[in-house]
This record gives sequence, C-alpha cells and structure tokens, in this order.
Amino acid sequence: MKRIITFGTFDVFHIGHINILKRAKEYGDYLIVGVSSDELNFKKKGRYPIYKEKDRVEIISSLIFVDEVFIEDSLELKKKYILEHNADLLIMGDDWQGRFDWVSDICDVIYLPRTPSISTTEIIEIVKAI
Ligand code: C2G
Repeated sequence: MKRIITFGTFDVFHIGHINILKRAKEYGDYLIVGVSSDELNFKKKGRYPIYKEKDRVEIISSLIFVDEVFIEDSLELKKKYILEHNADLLIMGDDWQGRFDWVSDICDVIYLPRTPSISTTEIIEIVKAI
C-alpha cells in the first residue's frame, strides 16, 4: 500500500485544490493531508486565512479521496510529519518546485503543475473589487 502526503492551506477552497488532491491520490492508495495552521499561514503569507483552520480541516476531511488530515504547524517539520505518517511520496504543486527536495532521503518527492488561472489570493482580490 502506497501512502501519499501533501500539504497546503486550502483557504477559500477552490477547483485548484480539488485538482491537486485528486491527482495526488492517483499516485497511491492512501492520501494524508497536512493543513497549515492559521499561525503558519500568517508566517508564510503575512495574513491570516479567511477560513479558520478548524473549518479548513473539516472541509478537507470531507473529501472522498482524502483518508487522513492533520494540522501542519511548521514548514521545517516536514520530515517529522513524513515519518509519523509513514509516507512514501510527498506531492506538492509546482509553485513549491524544488523547495522540499531536502526530504528526498526519506521519501520520494514530486511537484505537479498548478491549475492555471485560479488562486485564493486572486479570489480575494476579485471579491474586494466588487
Ligand atoms: N494549487 C494548485 N493550483 C492552484 C492553486 C493551488 O495546484 N491554482 C496547489 C498548491 O500548489 C498546493 C496546494 O494546492 O500544492 C495548496 O495550495 P495552498 O493552499 O496555496 O498551499 P500553501 O499555502 O502554498 O501551503 O508545506 C507547504 C505548505 O503549507 C503549502
């Protein structure tokens, strides 16, 4: 049984999120998702997510192709999360290309192309402008 792990904030859930999670699941049998905490998102992007971590976890947990969800508190703890969850393969969108290659001694790493023309930041900008 092949175990896949992926990470993300998944704020203002959209089709790009669905696409990467669905494609990630196709690489194995069991999909584990690390959902960034509100604090981690603030550190990464300088703002808090629109949806609180509890709600983002609830949304991701409700997807039929997701098997397990946990909160990601730090980008530097990748190896700990990979070992804890016994993951064989880390999958991320290619906006993270190369950024997690440092875990490749314990786990395979691949980056999949992002879905074009949609992002949480863009959605927020569009809604603000209305
Ligand atoms: N994504 C995608 N296509 C989009 C938007 C996002 O494929 N149009 C992917 C990203 O590449 C990422 C996942 O969806 O793999 C989640 O995206 P974000 O919520 O933006 O995640 P991010 O805040 O970048 O967190 O440890 C890594 C992180 O915590 C990643």
